[in-house]
Amino acid sequence: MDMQPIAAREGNHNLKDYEKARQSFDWEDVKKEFSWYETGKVNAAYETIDRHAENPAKKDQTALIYSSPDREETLTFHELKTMSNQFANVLKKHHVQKGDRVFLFMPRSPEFYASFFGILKVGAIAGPLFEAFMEQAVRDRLDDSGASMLITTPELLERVPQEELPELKKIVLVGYNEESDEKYIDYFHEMEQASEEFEIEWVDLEDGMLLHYTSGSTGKPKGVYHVHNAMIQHYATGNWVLDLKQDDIYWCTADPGWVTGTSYGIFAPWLNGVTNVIRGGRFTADSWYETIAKNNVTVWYTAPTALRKLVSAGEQTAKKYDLSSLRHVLSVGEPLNPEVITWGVKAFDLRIHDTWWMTETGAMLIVNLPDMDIRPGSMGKPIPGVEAAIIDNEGNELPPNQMGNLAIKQGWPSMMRAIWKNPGKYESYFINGWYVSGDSAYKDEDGYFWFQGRLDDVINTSGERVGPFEVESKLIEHPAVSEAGVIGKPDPERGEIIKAFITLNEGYEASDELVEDIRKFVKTGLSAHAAPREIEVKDTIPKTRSGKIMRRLLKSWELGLPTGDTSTLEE
Ligand code: 6R9
Repeated sequence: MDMQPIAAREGNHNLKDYEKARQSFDWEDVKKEFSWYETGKVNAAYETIDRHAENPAKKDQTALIYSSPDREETLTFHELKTMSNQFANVLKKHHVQKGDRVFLFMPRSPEFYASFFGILKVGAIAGPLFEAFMEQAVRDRLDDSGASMLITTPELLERVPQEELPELKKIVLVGYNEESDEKYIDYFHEMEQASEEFEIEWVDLEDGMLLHYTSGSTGKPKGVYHVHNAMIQHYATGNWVLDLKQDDIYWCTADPGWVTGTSYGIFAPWLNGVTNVIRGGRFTADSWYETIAKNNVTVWYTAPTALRKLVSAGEQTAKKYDLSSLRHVLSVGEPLNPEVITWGVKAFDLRIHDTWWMTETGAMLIVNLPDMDIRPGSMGKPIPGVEAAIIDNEGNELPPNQMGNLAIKQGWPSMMRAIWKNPGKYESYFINGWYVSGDSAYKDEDGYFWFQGRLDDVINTSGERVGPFEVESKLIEHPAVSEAGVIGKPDPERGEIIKAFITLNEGYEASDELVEDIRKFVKTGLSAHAAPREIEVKDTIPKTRSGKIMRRLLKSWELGLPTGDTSTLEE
C-alpha cells in the first residue's frame, strides 16, 4: 500500500514552479550563467574555483572545510585557486598535456582537490579511484585508460603494479617517500617551488574532463567519459535540486571515486559558490551527526545505506545532537525506503529527497524537488530539460503504471560522451534516440517514477555498483576455486550483499577456513566492498550451453523463486 504523500513545505526555494519551468525550459538560458558564455574561454576548473577567487566578495570565503580523524583544515576559494595553479605548473613541468589521463588514487584531502583542479587546468582528464581498491582493481583501470600519470600516497603505492603498466610514466607521491626513482615526483617539494600563477588551458565544451570506471554485468569495468559541458547540469541541479544558496554549508558524503563525489562533491557545490564540507575516514551514526552539528551543515546529500544506519542507531542518537542547522536532505544510489523517509520526518523534522541518476548520466535526472510533494518510494520527476519515459524492448513508450525500461531522451548536457576505447558498448545503451538505463521502473498517472530493480546482473551493495564478472574472475584466481557465480542477495541494511557460489578444484575440501581464505583473497586482491559476504560451495554451477554462468538461476535458487526458462541450461 502506498504511503500518504508528504507535502512540500513553504520556503524560499530556487525552483518554485516545476510545471512552468518545464514548459518554458531552454538549456541556453542556463549557459548564460557561465563566464564562458561571454568570454568564449572554457574550463570547468575556472568556473568552479577561479571565478569565485577573482570575485572580491567571494575570494576569502571558505570553499572547503576538511576534517578527518587526524587532520582539520580549511581553504578559501583563493587558496584553492593558488594550490591548483601550482599543481598545474607541476603537471606542465612533467609534460602532461591536454587529453592525457591523470589518475588520483588517494584518500580525500586538501591535496586531492588541489590536484584534481590542477589536472583540469592543464586540459587533462582526471580519473579518481577509490582508496579501497586493491591491486587488480587499480591495474584494470590504469591499464584501460592508458593513464600516463598517477597521484597517490606512499602507503598506497604498493597496490600499483607499475611493471605491468608501461604507459604509466610518472607517479606523484603525496607524502614522504624513501625510495628514489626518477619516476617519482615529490608532491610537497614540487609544490613549494611551483609558481602560483598559471595560464589555464582553455578547452572546448566537448573536451574530456573525467573518466569514472563503473561495473556492468559482463567484462571488466568500463571507463565512462565525461566532458566539460557537464558543468551546465551540475550547476543547474545544484541550484534546483540541492537548492544551494550563497551562504549554505553543504556536505556530500560520497567519495570522489564515485561519480556522486565528483558531480556533487566537487562541481555542483562550488559552481554554486557554497562552502563544501569534506570528511575523510570511516563513519558511524555519531560521526555523521557530529559532522552536521559541528559544521552547521545546512544541505546534506547522502545515500540510503547511510540513512538506514541512522535509523538503526535510533532516534535517541539523533536527539543527542543539535541538528537545527540542517534544512535540506537528499539521497542517491539505491532505492530510498519509504520507512526511512517517514523516520526522517520524525527524527529531523525534514523530508528526505530521493534523486535518481547514474555514472553514465553524469548528473541528476529524476528527482524530488524541494517544492514538490514527495510520494514515499518514488524517485520523483525528471528535471526541467530532461524527458524520461518507460519503454518496451523495441523503444516504444508504455502507458502509465506499466513496468518497463527506464529511458531518457538523448540530449541532456551531462551525458557521457563515450565508453573509453569501447564504441560498441557505448552504442549498446541506445534505442530509437532513447538512452536505456538498465533499470526497470514505472510511471504513475501524475508523472512520478517508481524504481523496480535492475534489469541486468549488476549488484548494488551499500550504493556501490559491483559487476559480478569482476568478482567471479577474482574468485577463480584462488587456487582452490574452479568455477564461480556471483549474485546480489537482498539485505535490509545494505540493499544487497554479494553472494558467491563456487565449485572447488580437486584436492580441496570445503571448510570454514577455506571459505574465509577465499573471501580474504577477493578482499585483498580486488577491494573490500567486492568481497562476497556469503560463499556457498556447490558441486556444479549452472551454465548455458555457450558456457555463460546462469546467475538468474542461482538467484532464483537462493530466493526460492520459480526457476523460469531453463532451456539454455547445459546438460
Ligand atoms: C549516481 C549513482 C546507478 C544505479 C542506477 C540504479 C541505482 C541510483 C537510485 C537508484 C533507486 C535511486 N540507483 N539512484 N536506484 N533509486 N534514487 O548511483 O550512480 O553508481 O552508476 O549507480 O544505481 O540502479 O542504475 P551509479
